[in-house]
Amino acid sequence: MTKQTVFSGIQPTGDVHIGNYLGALRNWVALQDEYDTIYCVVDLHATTVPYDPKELHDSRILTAKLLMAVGVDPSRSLLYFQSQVPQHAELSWILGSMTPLGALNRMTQYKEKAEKVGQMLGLYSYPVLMAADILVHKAHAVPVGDDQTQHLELTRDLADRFNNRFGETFPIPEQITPKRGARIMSLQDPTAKMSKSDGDPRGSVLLLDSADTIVKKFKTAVTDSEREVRYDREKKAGISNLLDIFSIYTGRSVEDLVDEYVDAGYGPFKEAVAEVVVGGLAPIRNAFNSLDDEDVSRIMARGALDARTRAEQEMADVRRRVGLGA
Ligand code: ATP
Ligand code: LTN
Repeated sequence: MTKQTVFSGIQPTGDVHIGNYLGALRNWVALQDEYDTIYCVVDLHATTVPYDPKELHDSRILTAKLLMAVGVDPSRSLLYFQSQVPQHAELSWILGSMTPLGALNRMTQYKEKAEKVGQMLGLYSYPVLMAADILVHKAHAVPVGDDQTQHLELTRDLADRFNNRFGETFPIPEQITPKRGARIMSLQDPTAKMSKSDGDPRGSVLLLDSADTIVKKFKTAVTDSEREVRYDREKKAGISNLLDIFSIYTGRSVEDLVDEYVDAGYGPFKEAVAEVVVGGLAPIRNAFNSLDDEDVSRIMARGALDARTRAEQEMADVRRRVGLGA
C-alpha cells in the first residue's frame, strides 16, 4: 500500500523553542517511520510581518539546521524552503478566489498580529498560503500545535470547496496534535503560549539554550502564591505547564509526578524540571554542532528540486481542472 502523505511547516522567525518541539516537531520526527513526510521552512510566511532581510536569510539556515538536529532526516523526509517551490504561491492564488473574506476575518492569529503590525494583505491571506502549502502536496495529515486549528479548518473547507466545484482532487487533511504539549505556555505568562515573537526572552526555552540559561529560566518561571504542586490548568496555569513539560520529558504520568512533588516546594520542583529539560536538549545541541551550514544548504537545494517536481505534477492536474491547463 502506498503511504499517506504528511506535510507541515515552520516559520524561520527566530530561535526554535521547546513549545515548537513538544507541540509539533517531535511528531514530525515520529511520523517519518510510517508516512511519506514532507517538511518545509515556510519563509514566505515569515515575510508577512516586518523583518530584516539578513536576519531572515540567517534564520532560514538556522531553522533548517535545527530541524535536522531534532531528527528530521533528509534521507527519509522531503525538506525544503517554501520560496524555492513557486507552486505554493500559484495554488495560493487559485484558492484565494475561493476564500470568503468572512473566514479570514475570524482568524484570531490575524487579529493579534494585525494589531501589532497593521492590517496588511499578506498577513490577511496568510492562511490561504498555508492551505496551499498543504494541498499542493495532497497531504492527508498535518502535525501542528493547537494554535493552528483554525487555519487547518480553513484548509479543509477550501479542499472541500475545490473538490465540489472541480471534482475530487484533494484529500481532506487531518490535524495531528499531541495529547500533552499541544500548547506549551510562556514561562513568564502562563496564560499566553510560548512564542518565538514573545517580547520577553525569559518566557521561552530555546533548543540551543545553555544549561545555565535553562536553569535560570525555570527558576524565574511565574507560578502562583500557593505551595502545593498539583495540576489545575485554570487556577495553577504555571505549575500545570511545568508538570506537562516534566511529564513529556520523563515519560512519567502527571499523577505520578504530583505524588512525588506535591509537598516538595516550588524551588526544588522547578530545579527537577530544569534538569530533565537540560538532559533532553543535550543530544539536540550535540547534533546541531556537528552539522555544517554548507552541507545543510546543499541538502535544502536538493529538497527543493524534488519538491518542485512533485508539486508541479499536482499543479498540472489543478491547472487542467480549473481551465488553465496546457
Ligand atoms: P511566532 O511566534 O513567530 O508566530 P511560533 O513560535 O508560533 O512563531 P511557528 O513557526 O509559527 O512558531 O510554529 C511552528 C510549529 O510550532 C507549529 O506547528 C505551531 O503550532 C507549533 N507551536 C508554536 N508555539 C507552540 C506552543 N507554545 N506550544 C505548542 N506548539 C507550538
Ligand atoms: N501557520 C503555521 C506555519 C505554517 C504551516 C503551514 C504549518 C505555514 N504553512 C502548513 C503546517 C502546514 C504557524 O504559524 N505555525
